[in-house]
Amino acid sequence: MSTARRPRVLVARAVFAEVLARLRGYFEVEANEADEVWPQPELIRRLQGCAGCFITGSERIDATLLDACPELRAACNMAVGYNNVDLAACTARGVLVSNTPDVLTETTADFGFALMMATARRIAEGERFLRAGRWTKWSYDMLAGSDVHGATLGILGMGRIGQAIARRGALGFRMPVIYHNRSRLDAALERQLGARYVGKDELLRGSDHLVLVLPYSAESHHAIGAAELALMKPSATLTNIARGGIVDDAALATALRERRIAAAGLDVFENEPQLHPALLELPNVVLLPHIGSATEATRRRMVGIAVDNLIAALTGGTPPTPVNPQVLPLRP
Ligand code: 8YV
Repeated sequence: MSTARRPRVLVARAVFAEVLARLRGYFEVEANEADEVWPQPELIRRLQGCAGCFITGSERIDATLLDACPELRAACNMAVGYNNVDLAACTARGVLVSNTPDVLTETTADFGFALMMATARRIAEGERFLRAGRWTKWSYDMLAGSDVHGATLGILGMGRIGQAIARRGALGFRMPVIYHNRSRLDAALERQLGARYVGKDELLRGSDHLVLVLPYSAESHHAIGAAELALMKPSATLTNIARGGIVDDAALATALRERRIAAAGLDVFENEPQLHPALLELPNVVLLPHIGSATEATRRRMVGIAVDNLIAALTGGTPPTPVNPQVLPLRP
C-alpha cells in the first residue's frame, strides 16, 4: 500500500511495542505511548481523520463522539465487556465494534476464585495485620474466616467466566453451586458444571460466597443494592469481578460496616479509579484495581485479538470477534 492511501488509526492507550509495529504495517498509526487517559474532547480531537481505533474500557465511544468523528468505521475494544461503547449508536452509523471474548475466560475465573478465597479467608486483612506489627501472639480466633470448600457458591451471571468459576467450585472444592442468569443453561451443561438454577432471591439467600460475573447494562445497574444485601446471610461474602455500577457501593459499605454481610472482594467500582471513601475505611473488604484479566499472556492475547479485529475491519477481511457483525462489510 502506498503511504498516502493508508488509513489512519488511533491506539488510544499504551500497548506492547510490537503491536504498534504490526499496525504500522497497515496503517498510519497515532499512538499514546505516554498512556494518558484522554478526556472525551481530547479523544475526539485525536480521532479526527481516523478510520479506526484501538480502545480500552477507559475510552467512551458514544453518539457525541461518533458525530464528531464521521470517518470512524471501527472501534476495537481490548476487553470482553463493552459497556464503554454505545453499541446502538455505533450500529446505526455503520461503525464496527469488537471485543475480546474467550481468551480471558480462564484467567479471569482464576482471579475471581482467588479473590473470593482471599475474602473468605481474610488474606489481605491478615497481611495488613502482620505488616502493621500487630502479630504478637497466636490466639484461637485470630483472623478466623469462613470455609470455601463445601460452602455454597452462588454465581450471578452464568456466561463463560461464570461457568469457569462454577467448574472450579464444584470440581475443585466440592461446593454446591447455585446460579441465576437471564437465561437458564441447558440441563446437560448444568450437570457438567454441577450448577443448579435458582431465582435471584434464592441465590441471595442461599449463597455462602456470591460472585458477580454479569455484564453491566441499564438492567444490571445496582443489581446488588441495600434490598439485595439484606437478603444475604450475615456470614456471606460478596465478590465483584464484573463491573462497577452493578453493586451500589454506598449500600455495600453500609452493609459491611454493620456486618450485615461478612466481607466483600471488589475488583471493580462505581466511578473507578475513584473509590467510595467509605470502602477504604473498612477492614472486611479486599480492594483491587481492576486486574481480573491481568496476566501477561492474557493481556497479550487480548491486544492481539483487538488488533486482528482492527486490521480485518479496515482491510476488507473478516474480524474474528465482532459485537455488531451486521454492519459488515464496512462503508468505504
Ligand atoms: C479489561 C475487563 O482489562 O475484559 C474486560 O471486560 O474488564 C478487563 O479485562 C479492562 O476492561 C480494560 O479494557
